[in-house]
Amino acid sequence: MTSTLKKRLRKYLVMGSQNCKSNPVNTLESAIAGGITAFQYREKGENALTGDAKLHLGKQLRETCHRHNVLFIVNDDIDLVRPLDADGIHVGQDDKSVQEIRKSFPDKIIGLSVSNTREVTNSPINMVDYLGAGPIFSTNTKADAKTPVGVEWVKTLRKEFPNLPIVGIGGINTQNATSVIQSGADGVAIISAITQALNITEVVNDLKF
Ligand code: 3NM
Repeated sequence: MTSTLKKRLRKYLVMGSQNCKSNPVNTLESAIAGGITAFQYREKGENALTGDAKLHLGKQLRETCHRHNVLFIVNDDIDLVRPLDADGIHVGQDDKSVQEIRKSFPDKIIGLSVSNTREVTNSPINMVDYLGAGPIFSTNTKADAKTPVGVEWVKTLRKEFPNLPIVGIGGINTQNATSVIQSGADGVAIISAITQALNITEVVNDLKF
């Protein structure tokens, strides 16, 4: 299960309509054509959809992932997990607790963001399926992103958790992605380097690992 999940988190597109230059379903399809293995529906921040529109787009994206056997994870929004039949949920430090989520969803994949040792110490790591490590590099995509932690943070987490799937996030692009993998991450999670690309399929294809 762990090695399968590691493989499935290898090339992880994170996105909501607010990140897209054109139709989000087309954006996702182009990324799938390039070889992404996982997708996180993150409809959040300025210009993000809400309510029925958010649910409707989520259903379209979920269906697209389903057709191509791409893992479908929702960000934060626990109320979307069942209606979208998500494979899992990704939460940050300020979201609903992992303990509560695990109680509601015993069989779903749970991902948790950790940016420093204190967050690791305060988190029930044994209850999560993978860790999001970041922001690795500086990013303009997330308004409240913390100070970049560098690939050193991936190395630290890998040493402490030799078997747990780890995904780097924040400022990752085709130039620096390999350094994140070489530092011990199983996958890279990317928003802007994919969604803002002129040729999305080509950019994903250029992730050579
Ligand atoms: N989470 P981009 S950084 C959604 O550090 C998100 O936990 C982060 O976008 C974290 O690939 C981030 O465009 C934004 O830098 C990633």
